[in-house]
Amino acid sequence: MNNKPIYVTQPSLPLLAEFNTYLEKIWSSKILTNGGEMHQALERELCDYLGVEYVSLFNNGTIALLTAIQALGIKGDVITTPYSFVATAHSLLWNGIKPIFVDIDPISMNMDPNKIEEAITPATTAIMPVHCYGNACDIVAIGDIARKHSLKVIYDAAHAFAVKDHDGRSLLNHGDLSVLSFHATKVFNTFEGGAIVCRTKEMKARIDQLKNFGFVDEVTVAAPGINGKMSEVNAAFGLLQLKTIDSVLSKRKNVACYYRAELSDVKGIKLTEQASFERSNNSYFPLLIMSDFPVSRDELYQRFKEVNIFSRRYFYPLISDFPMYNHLESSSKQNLPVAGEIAKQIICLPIHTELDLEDLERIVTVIRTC
Ligand code: T4K
Repeated sequence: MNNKPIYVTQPSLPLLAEFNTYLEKIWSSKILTNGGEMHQALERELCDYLGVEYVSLFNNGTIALLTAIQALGIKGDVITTPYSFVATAHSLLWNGIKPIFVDIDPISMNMDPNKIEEAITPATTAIMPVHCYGNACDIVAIGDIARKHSLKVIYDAAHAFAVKDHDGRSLLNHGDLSVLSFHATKVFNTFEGGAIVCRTKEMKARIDQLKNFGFVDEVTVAAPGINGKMSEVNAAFGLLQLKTIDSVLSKRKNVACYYRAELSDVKGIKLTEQASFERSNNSYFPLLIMSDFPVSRDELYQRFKEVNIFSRRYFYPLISDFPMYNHLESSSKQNLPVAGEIAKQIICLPIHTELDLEDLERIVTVIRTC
């Protein structure tokens, strides 16, 4: 077997020559940013592809999260999950908001809706759940709680590109806003990038102002906005990526099917539930390493590394364990027993379109020979 490095993810890149034709257009127009032709085209094409009403492009997912919070005027306390990439909670802290962590469901690894109501305080104004690994949150239960308590909902949908809900419609249509990441490590990437999905023209106008310093027109600034604009080069790359996204998603599904077939009978390994697997975009392939597996999760991670396979422990440590969060009451281990346990068991296997059968066999062999 060869020893070439295998990474947890690799971007699927188009032919450079194809990208050049887009670059030539940008060179000749000399419009590099500020909502040019490529930017407008990508917003339109994403609406069609995703089945959503309005998309506002951003330069990354984190700035999109920051802006989504501003767009809804969220303040005070916001209920969120400790089991995510740190950007989820950082976007709250940067807006002067206190995150209130609630525990996750052991099956979906998403925020447990049964724990939300008890975490609501008089200062709570919103819920920020994450569709972790592209697996849908319990959108119905979260929607009911939000309505009952008049809370806004921003879904961090960084992992959920092209994921459908139980009715076959875009998952991104749930909540007040959904925020995507188009980072290089994502299923759909624009090098760096992100987007907010919303449902009204007025909200899109507000978001578009906020991401452009608050400008309404040349002489009017309506809000203290930020510079969150996506450049024409990034948007052009997105247009190209969209041409092959279906084949990317189907290749990723094949990888996930291979792992499921090879690993479902391995003692001590727990895969995600079949139902969430079927609706997933396979942006990640998470495994839980249980106590009856022959080695610990960290030992497995090391054994992979020794043979040049770079798995990742997304999401360990929990966000609530980082120094800027661990003093919060809701960060206590007693409040987050499920998230704490899963963070110790989780490992994400490599999943991307560049993996061939030999790579997959190398990965599975490490697990099977423990
Ligand atoms: N919310 C959630 C739930 C998120 O997961 C994220 C981002 C955000 C919000 C914020 O969105 P952005 O502002 O990032 O748009 C990565 C990504 O940097 C981050 O975008 C992502 N989540 C997070 C889960 O993972 P790292 O530190 O694991 O990335 P890195 O550089 O170690 O890359 C992992 C592997 O990917 C490398 O071993 C090789 C490969 N890779 C990476 C890059 C950057 C490539 O092949 N090419 C590349 O250009 O954070």
